[in-house]
Amino acid sequence: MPMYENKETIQQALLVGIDTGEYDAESSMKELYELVRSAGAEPIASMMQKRDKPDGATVVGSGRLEEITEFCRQHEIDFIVFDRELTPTQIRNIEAATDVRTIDRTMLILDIFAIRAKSNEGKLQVELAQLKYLMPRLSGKGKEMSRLGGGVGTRGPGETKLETDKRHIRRRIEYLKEALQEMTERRSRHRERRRKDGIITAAIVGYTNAGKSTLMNTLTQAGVLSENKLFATLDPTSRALQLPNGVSVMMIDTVGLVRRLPHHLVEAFKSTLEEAASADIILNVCDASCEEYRLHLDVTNSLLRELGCTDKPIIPVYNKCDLVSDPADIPHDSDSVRICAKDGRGIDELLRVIEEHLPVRLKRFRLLIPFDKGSVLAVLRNAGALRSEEYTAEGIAAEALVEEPLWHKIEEFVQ
Ligand SMILES: Nc1nc2c(ncn2[C@@H]2O[C@H](COP(=O)(O)OP(=O)(O)OP(=O)(O)O)[C@@H](O)[C@H]2O)c(=O)[nH]1
Ligand SMILES: [Mg+2]
Repeated sequence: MPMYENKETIQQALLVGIDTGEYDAESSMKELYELVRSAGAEPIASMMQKRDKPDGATVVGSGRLEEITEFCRQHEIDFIVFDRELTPTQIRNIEAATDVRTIDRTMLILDIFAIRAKSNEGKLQVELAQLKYLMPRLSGKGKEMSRLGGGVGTRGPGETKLETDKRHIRRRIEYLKEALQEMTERRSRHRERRRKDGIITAAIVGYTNAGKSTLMNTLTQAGVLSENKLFATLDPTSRALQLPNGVSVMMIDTVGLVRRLPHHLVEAFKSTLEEAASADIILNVCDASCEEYRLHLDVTNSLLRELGCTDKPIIPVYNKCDLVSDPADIPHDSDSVRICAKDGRGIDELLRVIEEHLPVRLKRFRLLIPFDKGSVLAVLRNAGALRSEEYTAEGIAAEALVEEPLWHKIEEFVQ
């Protein structure tokens, strides 16, 4: 049984944040609480300090650090997690003062990803992100090295390898980059293939825990793991969905997002995220019962923009409407949909909206064109729709991938 599920070894965490006014520190802290839970640890308490800026040496002031030390002693805290990135020096100083292992928000998120990664690609992506994050933090003096392998914030495929020297790690990073590059290329070849075959794709993207996998399951019976945990899904899953109008769409479920997503993770997961961003239609799912759903939609929208995804329909999907007491609170315009992925309410409406946003429809046809109707062949050829042609005794057997406006011209020759 993995350590994080073993009740006897559940680690107790103290959460620490500072409020500098840069972002909503309170709600970020609540999220940190959920992140700690998702990592399999138990958040015991949280402490927040208002400051103009973080203390260079220890983030919080010395008085507060003493309080933290005392609290940790009294409550047998296993690790402290800060709701912001820490410098290697800050980690060293805080650990020296408190004598408790200290990690930051990024290490925590990387840790959750490490637990969740199932596919080969997912594991490589997480390892790359972990190594890149840890590399500058390994001063080579052995102090940080000895922290590794000690529970939350240190787990993952990279853990044992990190015990070797920096040169080895650098080589490993190079290797991972190359391996991922190959996978990225394979993915893009797949995409190209799908495009040529006229397969339409729709990606389900959004904040973590919004209900993306639940929606995927409701739409396609894909059997994707859905859990009330952050980052339940790491590897993209795709499954065909037949729309009421007969068009088949490839649905893609993807990794969830979070505010201030660690930069190295975005980098490492680029190919996965690009997979979503390159879909024909994007469903930006949010948990409408969560006070911050607007921020969640924005986090997704800005990442999509970063990935160059600007020229396609992005449909806001307000999920978990069953938990909203007054549905009138949720914006409702012609391009957004309110649903309950769990019981299927609103799904018909969602399908209708997807249909409305389908790109120009392509369909594959097998045709038998009589010799005296050869002009149709020229029409198809000019439209770039002809895939193959063969002269047979009965006529010209052709295969064509045709855009909707031309369908009526070839109807009579369909085999
Ligand atoms: N009440 C209610 N709960 C829902 C609904 N949709 C999903 N959930 C619950 O929300 C939780 C998260 O659902 P997931 O489908 O795993 O969410 P996700 O967006 O795939 O999450 P990540 O993969 O972590 O990014 C689960 O406990 C679901 O049962 C809904 O419409 N109503
Ligand atoms: Mg999921």
